[in-house]
This record gives sequence, C-alpha cells and structure tokens, in this order.
Amino acid sequence: MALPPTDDTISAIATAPGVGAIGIVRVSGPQAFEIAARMFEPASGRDVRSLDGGRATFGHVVAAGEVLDEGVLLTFRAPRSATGQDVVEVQVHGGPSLLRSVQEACVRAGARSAGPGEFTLRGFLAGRIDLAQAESVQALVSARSDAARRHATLGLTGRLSARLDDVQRHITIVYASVLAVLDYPEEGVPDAEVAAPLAAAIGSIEELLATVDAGRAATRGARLALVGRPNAGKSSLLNALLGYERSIVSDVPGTTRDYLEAPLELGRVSVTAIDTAGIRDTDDLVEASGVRAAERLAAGADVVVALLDTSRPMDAAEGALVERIRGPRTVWVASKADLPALWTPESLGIEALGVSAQSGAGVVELRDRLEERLVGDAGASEIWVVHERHEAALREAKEALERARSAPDDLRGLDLESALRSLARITGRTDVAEETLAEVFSRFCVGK
Ligand SMILES: Nc1nc2c(ncn2[C@@H]2O[C@H](COP(=O)(O)OP(=O)(O)OP(=O)(O)O)[C@@H](O)[C@H]2O)c(=O)[nH]1
Ligand SMILES: [Mg+2]
Repeated sequence: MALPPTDDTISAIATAPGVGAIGIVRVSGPQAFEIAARMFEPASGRDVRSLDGGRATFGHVVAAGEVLDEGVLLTFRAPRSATGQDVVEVQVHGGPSLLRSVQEACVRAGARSAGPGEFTLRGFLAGRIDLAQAESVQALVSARSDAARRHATLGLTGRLSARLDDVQRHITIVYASVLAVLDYPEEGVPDAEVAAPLAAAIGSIEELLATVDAGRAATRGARLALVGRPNAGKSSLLNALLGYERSIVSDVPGTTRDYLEAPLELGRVSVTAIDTAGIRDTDDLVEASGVRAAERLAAGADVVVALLDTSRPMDAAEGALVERIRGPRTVWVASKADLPALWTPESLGIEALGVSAQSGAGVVELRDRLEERLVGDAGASEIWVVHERHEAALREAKEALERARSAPDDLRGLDLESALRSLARITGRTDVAEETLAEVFSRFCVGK
C-alpha cells in the first residue's frame, strides 16, 4: 500500500460529525498560512502570513466574499506542531453545514482534502511520535472505557515505547557480547553475560503479553456468555448484573430460546453480556437451534458464566454439561443461593460462587470475580498491549529470544537480530539497537 504524499498541504474537519459548540478545520503543510490568508480575516487587520506560531487570532472566515462565521485561528509554525509542518486550525461554531463550507473554502484556497490518518502519519514521519504512539491516538479516540482511555494515553505519552527501548537495550548488550567473542571463539561467551539479560528481556516481554486479554477487553469489549441448563436462572442473573429487566424470566424451562446481548460495565472493563437458551436435548426445532447458538457463544466468549442450580436435584445431564463447559474461561455460579441447596458443586470438583438473583446476595462478588478474570495479571501493569500487531511482534520476539537461549554462540546472533527486528516493528524505530551497539563498542578497548 502506497503512502499518500506528505509535502503538499492538506485540510480536514477535525471534530466529530454533528452539532457541537465548536468545530475545527485543520490545515497542515507548507501552504497552510497562505491558504488561511485567503479565507480568514483577522479582526486586527493583520496579515495572516505574518502571524507567529502558538497564537490564537480572532477574526472572520470568509469564502467567495461571504462571511461564513466568526472564529479563532490557531497558528503553529514548523517544526513546532503536531505534524512538524506549518499548521493552522480554524475554530468556528460546530455545525455540519458550516464546517463543510469552511473545509470547501480551504480546498478552494489550494488545500487537498486529507484522507484518514494523514495528520498522524505526518507527525510520525516528522519524528514527533513513533508508530506505537500513532496507534495509541487511534486507541485513545476509540476507547470504550476509562481503563482503555488511560492505557491509550500512556501509550501516547510513549510509555510502551520506553519499555520496549529497555528490552531492546538488554538484547543489544547480549548481542554485543556474542559479536565480540566471534573473533575469540575459544573464550566463549560467559554465561552470566547472556543468561541474565536474556531472562530479563524475556520476562519483560512476558509481562506485556500477560496484558493482552485485558487490553482486548478494555478496548474492543470482551464477550461474556451466561450458560446453564433451562431454568437455572441465567436471565434472572443477567438482569441482576445489569440492574434492569432486560431478559424475560419465567418458571417455564426454555423461556429464552434465542440469545440476547446487552452492554455491561464491570469496573475497569466494558463487556457484552449474552443471555443464552438453556442447554438440553429438545425436539423443538427453534429451541434446538437456540441451544446450538448457546454452545457456539460459550465457545467464542472471553469469559463464560456457568450456572448450576443447586436448589434442584442433580442429574446425569448436569454432570455431562459440566464436563462440556469446564475450562480456564469458566466462572462457576451456584444460582438461587437463597433456596436450600440439595447438592454442592464441590461434589463435581467445582468451586462455585453462591449467587441469588432474587436477593442480590453474591452479585457484587461475582462482578469482582468477573472483572478480575478479565483483567487478570494485567491489573498490576500500567501498560496494556491493545494492538494485535504489537502482540504478534512480541510473540515473535519472545520465540527468537528463547531460541537464542539454547543456540550455540555462532548462531545466537541471528536469533538476537530477529528479536530486535520484531521489537523495532512495534515502534518503527531502528535506531535504539544501533545507538546501544555504538555505546557498547565505544567501551571496548582500542584494538580489541
Ligand atoms: N428463589 C430464586 N428463584 C430464582 C432465582 N433466579 C431465578 N429464579 C427463578 O427461576 C426461574 C427461572 O429463571 P430464569 O431466569 O428464567 O432462568 P433461565 O436460566 O433464564 O431459564 P431458560 O431461559 O428457560 O433457560 C424463574 O421462576 C425465576 O424466578 C433466584 O436467585 N432465587
Ligand atoms: Mg432465560
């Protein structure tokens, strides 16, 4: 895929579609001030082309002799702008038709209409931000929960990049030792120079990888399926978790025949909760299709809430179902805890949380347990990996480092290089390894 040109001047509406108090049209490129001069008249009578960067100037937006609105022109001079180029931002009132007219005025004055991501691309190419930071911009504006927003902000401020720089430095130090002994093979690389920094690098990568599920839950929103036998209380529990009556509840087994979804906030993560049809063998074609959907949804969910109704006698079907949905993603609930229990989940080797949808007992604990399951080990980490691209590169780097652990000295270098390349793909920066190498070798004595 070819990149768009970056040496011309682009403009775009920068605020969301719809009506707002303020709308912004942004212009970036060498002609930015020239273009602004053709459509913005400062109230002071000053020439826009003579304005300094870092200024706000009040005036009128004018197109084809017609005043479109009064507004404020923000000016930024290269390289001190988000794109590294000359940038002006025209702030007017936030109406869709008005903003379109301002944008058209920019185009008539010589700007090209920007495509998606072009401003951020210019920032990246100008070295204002690295690739991981550019992606954080995307994560930040599409964040669906507070947690997702906080982590995107950390990514934007370069925390992920800084962490990766550290890992790259560790690997580079090992790489330097490996290169240095290639000339003196009889000495070999002392294990201490390799094992410890390699373990440190692998440990850091594993820490980041442990946040992948939480990152996914926080940004894309995880899926949580409620499953169990008919009448186990799934719909009642969904309603209790949501705090309103979303799903129909009745004492007729087989009430829920289709599945239904509802957004649910669980502390730091937002999930889609899915109520499903009770799982049983049935001759009813519609219900059977609902049962198949329930099994498919359980298989695809990030977390499965499995209900065991201990207020009714356990039978063989219960045992069979338990075996099918046992797994690392399953959170067990003993439902209807307000009623006397006829059996205990422990008898099936299961640790279940007692919850009553009717009295509300255990609902708060269940919410905590679900949040904990979704956030997991990531809770302690301030950076979460939210992009699949980053996850893939981290896994590759980890595999290469593990190969390097056991490889003979003369082959280790290749695995280390490959790990460095994988990490550099995340930030788009290759200079970190080079700088570290230069630094390491500068400490060697002359002649060695
Ligand atoms: N005592 C008591 N009854 C409950 C509780 N939760 C659900 N029930 C009752 O159990 C019956 C079934 O509840 P539902 O929530 O419809 O169960 P379900 O698992 O969705 O059932 P299907 O949709 O048929 O698979 C209803 O009569 C509920 O009132 C509870 O915590 N305590
Ligand atoms: Mg139901």
